[in-house]
Amino acid sequence: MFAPDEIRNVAIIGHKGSGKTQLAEALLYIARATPKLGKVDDKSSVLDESVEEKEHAASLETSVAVLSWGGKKINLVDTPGEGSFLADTRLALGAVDAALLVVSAKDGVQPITERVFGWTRELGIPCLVVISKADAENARPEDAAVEVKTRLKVPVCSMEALIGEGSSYEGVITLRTQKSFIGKPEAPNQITAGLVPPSAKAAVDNGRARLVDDVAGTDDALTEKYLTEGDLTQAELDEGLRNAVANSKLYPVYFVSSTRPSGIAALLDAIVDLVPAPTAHAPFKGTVPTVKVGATPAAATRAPSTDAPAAAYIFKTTWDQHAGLTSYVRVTSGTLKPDSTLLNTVTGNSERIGKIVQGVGKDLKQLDHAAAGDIVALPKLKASRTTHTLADDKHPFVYTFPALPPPLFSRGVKFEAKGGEEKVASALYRLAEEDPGLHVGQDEATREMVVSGLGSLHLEITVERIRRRIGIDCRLGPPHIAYKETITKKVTGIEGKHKKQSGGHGQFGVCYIDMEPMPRGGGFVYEDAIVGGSIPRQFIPSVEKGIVKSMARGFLAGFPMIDVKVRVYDGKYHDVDSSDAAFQMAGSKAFKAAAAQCHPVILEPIVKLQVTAPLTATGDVIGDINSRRGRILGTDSIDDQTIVNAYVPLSEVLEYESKLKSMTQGKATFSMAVSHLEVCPPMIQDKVVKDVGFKHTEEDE
Ligand SMILES: Nc1nc2c(ncn2[C@@H]2O[C@H](COP(=O)(O)OP(=O)(O)O)[C@@H](O)[C@H]2O)c(=O)[nH]1
Ligand SMILES: [Mg+2]
Repeated sequence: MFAPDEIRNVAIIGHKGSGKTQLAEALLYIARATPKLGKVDDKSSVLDESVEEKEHAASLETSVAVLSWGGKKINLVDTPGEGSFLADTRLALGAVDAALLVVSAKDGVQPITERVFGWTRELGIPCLVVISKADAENARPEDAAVEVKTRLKVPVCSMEALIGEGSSYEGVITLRTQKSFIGKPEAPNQITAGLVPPSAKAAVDNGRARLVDDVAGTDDALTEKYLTEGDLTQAELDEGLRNAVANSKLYPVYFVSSTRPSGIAALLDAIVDLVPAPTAHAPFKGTVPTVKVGATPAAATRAPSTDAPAAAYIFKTTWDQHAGLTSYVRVTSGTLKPDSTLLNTVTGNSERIGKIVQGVGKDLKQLDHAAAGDIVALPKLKASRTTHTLADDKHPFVYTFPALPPPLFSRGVKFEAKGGEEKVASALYRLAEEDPGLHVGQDEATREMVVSGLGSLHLEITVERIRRRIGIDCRLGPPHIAYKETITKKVTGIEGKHKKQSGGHGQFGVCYIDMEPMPRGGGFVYEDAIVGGSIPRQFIPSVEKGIVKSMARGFLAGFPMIDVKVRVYDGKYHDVDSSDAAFQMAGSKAFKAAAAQCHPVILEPIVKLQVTAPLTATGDVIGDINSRRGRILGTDSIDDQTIVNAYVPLSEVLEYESKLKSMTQGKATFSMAVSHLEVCPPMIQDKVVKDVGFKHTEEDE
């Protein structure tokens, strides 16, 4: 058993194809957690094990595996790097203490590298940079490391000197610990730390001096010491580096080959040495659920300690025909015990914990407990889903998981099977519960089921999963663009009045609101500024409910309205005729009246597009992007290739693949990921509104 401070939790993140899963396989193999090196390419990976992953040769969901190294237990969380599946990646970042940011020595920094790296900054998660594929044809590991520094704009420090690169890559020499790790293809598992070869001694000493300089610069006391004595002791260097990494003041860079696999043992040493223990995690932020309806839950924190009451955050749920559902949790505090009961603090239901397991692929071992800081799997939970928190019922706590990017890609689900509606709908809703990146709804007009996610592949995989699970052949309809609406102007003093007298009981409720735009991503904020009971307390949430319902229905074209702040400050009520329903109606009417005056606009999804094309095609590629209302962010050239980065509206690149192919005779590649929302230009907005043919529903009267 490992004590909590002997655990290291790392997520492996990066662009798709950068070598994350292969790296995880190499880490497991070198640590002897697997008997042979799993290979992504021959589908022997223990991590990409689902049918869909084998078929698409890519990680489509998060997988977890455990190994031990240097007296520590390392929980590896391998994440997808494909734009469609980043919800998994984001939720995984909420469960770990550090990330390995994988950057391919062939491709350098790519769009998803930037995106997921941005998330580690936002969430305050330290990163070790791993330059993968140091052995590959055309690898340029040193350039890739420089790119990390310039493109991601972070202070990096070299931790290793390379011994060869590309086809002559043999291994690495560590600068801090001064050991050589050289892999021989014929005996790749026998990489032992060797001495620094005399021929490399001078270069390694120089490298170490640079590292000392980098580390000294992160801390005043160390700078002082370094300036007076000209060096740091090994202990000062180690401690200084550990602190600098933990506080994201330095990003150490490692080189690996995961297919050979060398450099891996040095990286395992680094994870053990530099990744903060879970006991050092800042207190988890969350809330305490309230029993009062409509009340805002109180903010709370939970120490990452075994002494605190039990709590665990579900960051991933998988489904398998034989095993059923498996929930992966980070134990945030306390201790989980098998055959016990916890409270699902999100649903309010109690949840039976059966077994607690941990392992690699299908090779799982039962644990007799799981302490704070560990990442374990809980098979067959009944009613708990990804993002939920399970906690001691006497000390409830809801962990605030990393907010998910909005699903901006929607398509209708079509099928022939007679009477399949209910089966398809319930299977879709189940999938959405397991995968919070997937949203399921129904088209108001056609009654067709609509699935929304982060990308087109996400939705294709969704219908594949449905076919596998319930045997109904589903297809996707043409894309719907997930437009949103928002407002651009503040208004004050808007009245929402609902009054109805039709014999017997009447309905009466009046509210007065101010409404203003929030910054993008600010969400919906409802401020209760009622004083003196002009609206009775129990009806203040009713007004909010009415507003939220109306926002979901949109104002201009029926798209959900986002990023709005409403302040309710006055109202009127009637002792007999006021009710929850009447105040909901008043809220809805106030919202509509306010929206009409707030200059509502439509927001469209914008994708970050990266195209790699032959130099000769640069002009065509850029011209075409411009004609699609694109904004070129920059171009780079490497050898005879150009890399073009641009922002382009999603609606303009739905058929990009075939266009690019014909423009470049198939010699170009591209990747895109939805990045953010922007206000539609007026002409486009008019067209969108006209195309959807939206009419206000008068649900009120
Ligand atoms: N030569 C070489 N190829 C690698 C290495 N790591 C990964 N690859 C290849 O890169 C491709 C993508 O690898 P994978 O691990 O699935 O990438 P992921 O999408 O980031 O998980 C596969 O064809 C791997 O065999 C490496 O260290 N050296
Ligand atoms: Mg992968």
